[in-house]
Amino acid sequence: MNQFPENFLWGGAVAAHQVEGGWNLDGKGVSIADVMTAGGNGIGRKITHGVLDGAYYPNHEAIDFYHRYKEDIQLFKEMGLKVLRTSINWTRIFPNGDDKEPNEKGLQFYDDLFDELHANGIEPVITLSHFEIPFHLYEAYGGFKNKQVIAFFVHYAETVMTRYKNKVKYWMTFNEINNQADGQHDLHTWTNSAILFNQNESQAKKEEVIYQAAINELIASAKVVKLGHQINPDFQIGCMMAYVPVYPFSSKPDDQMAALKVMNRRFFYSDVHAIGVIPNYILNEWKQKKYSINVTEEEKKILREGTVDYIGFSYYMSGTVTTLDEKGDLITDYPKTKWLRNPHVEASDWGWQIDPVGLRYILNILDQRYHLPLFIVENGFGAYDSVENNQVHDQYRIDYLQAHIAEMKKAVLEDGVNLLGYTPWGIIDIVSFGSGEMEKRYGMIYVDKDNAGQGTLTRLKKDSFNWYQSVIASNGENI
Ligand code: P53
Repeated sequence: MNQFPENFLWGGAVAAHQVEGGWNLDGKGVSIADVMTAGGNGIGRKITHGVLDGAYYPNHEAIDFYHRYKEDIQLFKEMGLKVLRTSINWTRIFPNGDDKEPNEKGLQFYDDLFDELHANGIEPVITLSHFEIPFHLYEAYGGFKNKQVIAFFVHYAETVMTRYKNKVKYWMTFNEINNQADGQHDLHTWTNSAILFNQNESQAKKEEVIYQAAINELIASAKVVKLGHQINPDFQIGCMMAYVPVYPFSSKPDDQMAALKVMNRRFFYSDVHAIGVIPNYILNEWKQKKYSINVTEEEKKILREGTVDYIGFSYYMSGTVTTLDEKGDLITDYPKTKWLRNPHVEASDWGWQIDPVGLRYILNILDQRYHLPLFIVENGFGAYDSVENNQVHDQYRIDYLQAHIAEMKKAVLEDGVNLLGYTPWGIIDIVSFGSGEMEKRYGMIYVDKDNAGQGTLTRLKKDSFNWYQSVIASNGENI
């Protein structure tokens, strides 16, 4: 057998704030993604205090999926997608986050979207929070570092899980919850837990706050897993992690230990999600660094009871660390640990290391660590495309995806990994999260819009469209 298991969930992935647009329509509130300006390749996005006149916010219109989803779903259907992963934009349902009553028009939009998907044979896979936290929850409460925000998230999740209990089966709580693992990345902190730091705050203080916010999110997630199973026992509720397997640069034993330390820092989140206890390596770190993280006995019980049904994750790249005396960016997990470029792999135009074998490697690690079904909910190649005679010859994207699917196939067929599905990222071109660009394209469907927001928004099938259609039609035999 050279095919994936029957019922393998081939699909595509996007997120509400990166496709929908309609940022202030039908009662929608301002989300933290709505105050992020456009950056560029290597240029960070700015976060403004509220929406400012004259600034350009690429997510405000995005690719106008809000008005064009019917036409886009026809293309997804033609491609053969069995699932579409997207998110519910929290601010369509609770514009401020702490509202008592939900916004009916927001709820109706997702009813219509899910109905349209089902009518075309596509099942929705839904992330509850994909960087769309209400801006008001940052302003009034300081984001997830404040335990009050847990209840707002649970209220939101209960509302949508009840409303869509017969329309959505696969859920995920927080997108890439572990992307705040590194306190130096203030932007990620903002988007994962709605916290902004002053420039002059120490790394230690930031790290302590991030751990508190992370624990609060993990508690919120566990509560939602428990609640979701009461709403519909058939729900499959997962976490969502960004996995970047980290290799030792050399065979020096310290390099191996450094890689393990860096990996643990990211694994912490899924360890809690999947095993339900805070691992010793983290408890000890808190003790050594004298962090006071508030977790009550009652909350620990919730963590134990609210473990996830599957591990959803993104995979784009691997990383390499060393303790040798080499030049590189210093990180602090293990003495003298530095990030280094891996000489054995290539990188994208954005510097992301391309490593298909790393996908097979991480699938095996996860299978052994958690004994849970796995779901690759993001993978893809951000690249510049050019259109000639209404065609986009994106062989480079096909090469990337083909190589990753080949390794994923070995993990499933040779290594016996339990994998639910594969939803490549940005199945249609969308606004890049990290840079705010339109021209960092992942799609198999081209969208005519540039970094400045100009374009007709017309959709066009790329060469990768036909290729992926045949991959799905043959259940992964023809890749
Ligand atoms: P963009 C960094 C590393 C790995 C995944 O990213 C990441 C990031 C953030 O930049 O984010 C995920 O658009 C995220 C998506 C995002 C996608 O990867 O920066 O879940 O929202 O668009 C790709 O190229």
